Amino acid sequence: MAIDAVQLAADLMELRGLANAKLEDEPMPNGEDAGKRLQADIERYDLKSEIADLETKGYAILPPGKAKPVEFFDRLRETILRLAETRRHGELGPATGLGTTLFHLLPHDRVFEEALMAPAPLTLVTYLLGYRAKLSQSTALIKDSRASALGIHADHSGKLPAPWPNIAQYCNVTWVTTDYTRENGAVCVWPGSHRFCRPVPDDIVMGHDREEVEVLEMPKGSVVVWHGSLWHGAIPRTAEGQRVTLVLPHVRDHIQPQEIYWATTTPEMIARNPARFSTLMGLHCTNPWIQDGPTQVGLEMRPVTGSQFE
Ligand SMILES: O=C(O)CCC(=O)C(=O)O
Repeated sequence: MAIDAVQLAADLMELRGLANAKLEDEPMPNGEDAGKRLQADIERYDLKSEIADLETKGYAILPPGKAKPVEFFDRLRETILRLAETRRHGELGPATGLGTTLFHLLPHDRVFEEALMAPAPLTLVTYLLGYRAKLSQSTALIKDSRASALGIHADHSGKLPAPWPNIAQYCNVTWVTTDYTRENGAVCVWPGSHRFCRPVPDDIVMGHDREEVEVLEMPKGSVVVWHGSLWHGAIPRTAEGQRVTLVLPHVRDHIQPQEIYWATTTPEMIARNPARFSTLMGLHCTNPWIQDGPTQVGLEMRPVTGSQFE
């Protein structure tokens, strides 16, 4: 049975209308204004050292309390574990090194909306991808003592042909809801590798013990943000219990997100959130369209002034 494209276009037009109306009170910044607003937010949320880390190391860690209070991470973990009992798990199993995967969590509980809209990590996303960034995934990873190592990779791999541009096209926001230690199978990174602008060579993929690779040990309540070109992976988990992580990757405006967020966005979700939420859902992006064509607001919103923070 074919999808009813006429109905799909009508539904999408309705959501875009609601999303565009939000912009009347909260316009999206353009050009130099985008840079100035971002600078103000970097100061407001005290993020200068994290920005320096993103530039030099390719990743930054928000310590407990900076993204959200630690209790919020307990709520996040408990919600993920509750959903894991009833929701269909992704086909990628523990043998991949990702653990048990739960995809497209955003519409299933408002706690994920709250994480997405948390100002400090969102400001780091804006620094890397601009104000038109879209959410690409809302995925939980649950790892137990069977979780093997996750090969070292860059998130741009398989999405962008190399060589990659210096400016990030994709970034990862990882919410750490259980302590990251070696035994718990923490994420590991190759600091500075985002500047190589190329995928991880085959002989390095399982090189977790190389001296260039750093294991990111950090307490529950931390959030890690990294550039899409950063070489990273995870070491195997040996401890009992579970490592529970929420991964919220984002893409720049011109990239197709991995998950289709406008298809699961409701008018209520648009109404209860700032205009930026609709942008993250892809509803302010000119593309894609069906027979309805692009909206006038969509055309006016296209990034045209040349600022990387638009
Ligand atoms: O949390 C992990 O184990 C690694 C996740 C990862 O590499 C990714 O999301 O790209």
